[in-house]
Amino acid sequence: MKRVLTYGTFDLLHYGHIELLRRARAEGDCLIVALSTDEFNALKGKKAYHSYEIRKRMLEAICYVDKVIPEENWEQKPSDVRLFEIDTVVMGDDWKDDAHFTAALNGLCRMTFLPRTPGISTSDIKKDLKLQKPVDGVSQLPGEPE
Ligand code: C2G
Repeated sequence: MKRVLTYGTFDLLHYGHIELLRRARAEGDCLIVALSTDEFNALKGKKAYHSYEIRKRMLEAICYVDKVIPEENWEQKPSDVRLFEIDTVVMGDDWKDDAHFTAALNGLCRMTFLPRTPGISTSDIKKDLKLQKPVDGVSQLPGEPE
């Protein structure tokens, strides 16, 4: 059983994300997605349109995704790889020179950096839709506590 792990915010899910997940899943037998929490996004200087819970449910509906875990900080990657016995971490190639991956995971697992899908990004979508500020489209999901 070859286990693959990837990280990301996956906000306003688009075909660039789907293409990444499809190719990541093809690198093994199961794919775990470490999804950036809202708090970690704040550390990354990002504010997602959708809450963590909504982004998690959208990812869980994708056939390529087997499990979604929270990404809460930069430092958790080595322990994630050990805990889930990961063979390969897959990211878009915009991360290929980032020490949070290369230095942190060197020797622990394989790393694959895939070409990003051109012409699409969450920030471009926001710009094109002239979203002035992130609004959580659905304030809470049915069954979520008030
Ligand atoms: N991606 C892609 N093509 C695009 C847009 C994104 O291949 N057109 C990839 C990115 O390279 C990344 C993944 O899709 O591997 C998720 O992208 P984001 O949600 O933007 O994630 P990011 O903000 O890069 O967070 O610790 C790492 C971070 O959590 C990654």
